[in-house]
Amino acid sequence: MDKIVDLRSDTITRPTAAMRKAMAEAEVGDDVYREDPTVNRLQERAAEIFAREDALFVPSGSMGNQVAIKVHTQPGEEVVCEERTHIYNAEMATMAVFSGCLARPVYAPDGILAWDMIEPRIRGRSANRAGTGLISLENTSNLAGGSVYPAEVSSAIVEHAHKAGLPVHLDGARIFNAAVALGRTVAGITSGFDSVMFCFSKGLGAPVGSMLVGSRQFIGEARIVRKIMGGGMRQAGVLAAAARVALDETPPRLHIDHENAKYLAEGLAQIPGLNINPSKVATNILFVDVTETGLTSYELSQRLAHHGILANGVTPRSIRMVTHYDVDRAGCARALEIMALVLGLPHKAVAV
Ligand code: TLP
Repeated sequence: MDKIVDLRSDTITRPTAAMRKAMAEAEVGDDVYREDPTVNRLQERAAEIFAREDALFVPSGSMGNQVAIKVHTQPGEEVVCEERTHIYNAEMATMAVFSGCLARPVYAPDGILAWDMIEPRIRGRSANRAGTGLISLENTSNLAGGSVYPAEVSSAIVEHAHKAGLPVHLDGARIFNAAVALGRTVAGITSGFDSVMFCFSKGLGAPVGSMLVGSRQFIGEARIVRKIMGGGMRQAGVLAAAARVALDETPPRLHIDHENAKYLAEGLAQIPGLNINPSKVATNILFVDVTETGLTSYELSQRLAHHGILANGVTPRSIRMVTHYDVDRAGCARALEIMALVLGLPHKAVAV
């Protein structure tokens, strides 16, 4: 059988040879004592890249987001976020369990909020209403198809929120993808946020780890909350070493993943029964609506898997595909060929 083409997520990448070498050679110490030199250097580098005072290495993106929510809020407050965001849909209701907060989800076209959609949801605390404690944005917006906040839209949200006395957190799991799509630096597109979480283990391709960046005061608090959550990691330099390789080497190649996602989208758009607008595919994530094939996304996904193409049904109607460095153009072409095959269409249906 041909090599498996795994489009389920960019989390599935295996460490490169350079990452494995860096891990084997990493200088380590106890990071809870702040004595791991590899972790310390990675945090300094992240703070420098994002033009922030400080940074904190955390085991996962979910932990980074939830630590930030805990630091920014008080129990009984609301967190305004877009309806499809990860903090609301895929973090196990942790903001309720750990921070005592309620999500106040708002639907936005393409997952991109604007201040006029947020403003009506902001509440002051009163006798019968919880107050808003935090606004959280997600860039790129994963479940809305990897869409990207125009920098002026996210900056305006931050500016208005600050005027209203509210902090703004950014789930920037894929912020390097957003920066590539916008042709901007990550510092440039995230400067006003009170905290930013980004992941080494998504498009950047490291096996484990995420980072919080922010002010010295925020990171000081976040370090304590990370420990409360069980995120003190001791000789974490073995992980930070791989993350450092990812940070240094991957951003310049992310445009290839974006080009491959666009190529896939254009091919899928030509297959009868599938619905996708390739012009909406801005980064490395796409969603294709399969309703008109007469199959559910789960049935189609199973058929694809039988031929070595892995892509998950996220809703009964749509399949998500995510490109990354372990999928090349030939793999994408194969995915299109198999998609046509399992739908019983002649291969020439996909003229890509
Ligand atoms: N996303 C995963 C799944 O959990 C859905 C994926 O395959 O895309 N923020 C965003 C925007 C994310 O997409 C993810 C993971 C996280 C946070 C959480 O990161 P981890 O998995 O490291 O906790």
